[in-house]
Amino acid sequence: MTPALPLPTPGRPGPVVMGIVNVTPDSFSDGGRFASTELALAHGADLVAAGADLLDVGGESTRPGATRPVPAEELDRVVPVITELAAQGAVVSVDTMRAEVAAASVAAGAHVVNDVSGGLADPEMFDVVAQTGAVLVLMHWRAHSTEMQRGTFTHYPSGVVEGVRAELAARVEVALAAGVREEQLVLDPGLGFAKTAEQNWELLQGLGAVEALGFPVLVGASRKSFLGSLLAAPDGTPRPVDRREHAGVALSLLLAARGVWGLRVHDVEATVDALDVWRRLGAPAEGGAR
Ligand code: PMM
Repeated sequence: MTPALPLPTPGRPGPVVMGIVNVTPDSFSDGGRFASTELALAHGADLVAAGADLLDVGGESTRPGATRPVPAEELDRVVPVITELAAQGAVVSVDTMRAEVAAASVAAGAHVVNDVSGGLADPEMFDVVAQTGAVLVLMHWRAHSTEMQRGTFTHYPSGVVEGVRAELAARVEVALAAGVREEQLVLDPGLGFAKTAEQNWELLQGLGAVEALGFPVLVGASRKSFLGSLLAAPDGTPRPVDRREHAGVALSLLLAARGVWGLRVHDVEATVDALDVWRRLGAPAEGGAR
């Protein structure tokens, strides 16, 4: 199934590269919100120049333990950035769990709503997606960041692969019942969200079960802590976030080769370079699932 997006780029097989634009206030800057808007716009332009197909603009951190901004704050962060990036011709996604933010972002020019909660955090989300016709990235999620790594949320009685598959399938049913069309949906296994490092690897090994649901699949592995654990120093210290790029690129290539629809990454240039090598060596002309 091909999602209702002005993507992929014709003649360019392989996954859609979603570049990450985090809009969080720079507390060290006198400029406050204006400065972070400007920084986000500059970063977005850099990612497009590096080859991003899609820009994922987010105003709420979903890292483990993060606390939530109030809705007005989140709107203030993302809407000006989306308005400007869309005006410049970028294909934009909004990373939000709030229906109100999703609606305002689509009105500002976003084509995609990336809801890491898969519609669970806000009961209005599927209605907004159905009404606007935006593409929805529906991610596997169980709880907000403050509590998602607690034991109960990382417990999967039938194993993580089957748990994620079944819970995603259930969310798809709810979305369709709310009027979302099948071609609006992209699924995401939600690496790191209510999953231990070991469970992330299991899920990647069992990704076929998620793909078998019949929707395009997006994976967000970039810089995540399970890569930091894999690359830990002999004393167990995890590899710092800014030194996980090579492992992320390796994983992206392997996922491209198996035909995932999209990759959500921070390191766009490195990812696109690696995909160019893969294409040059003869990636399948139709680019797997695309
Ligand atoms: N991960 C994060 C944020 N948004 N969206 C999707 N669809 N998939 C993800 O895996 C995902 C996401 C958290 O990572 P970040 O803090 O590095 O952006």
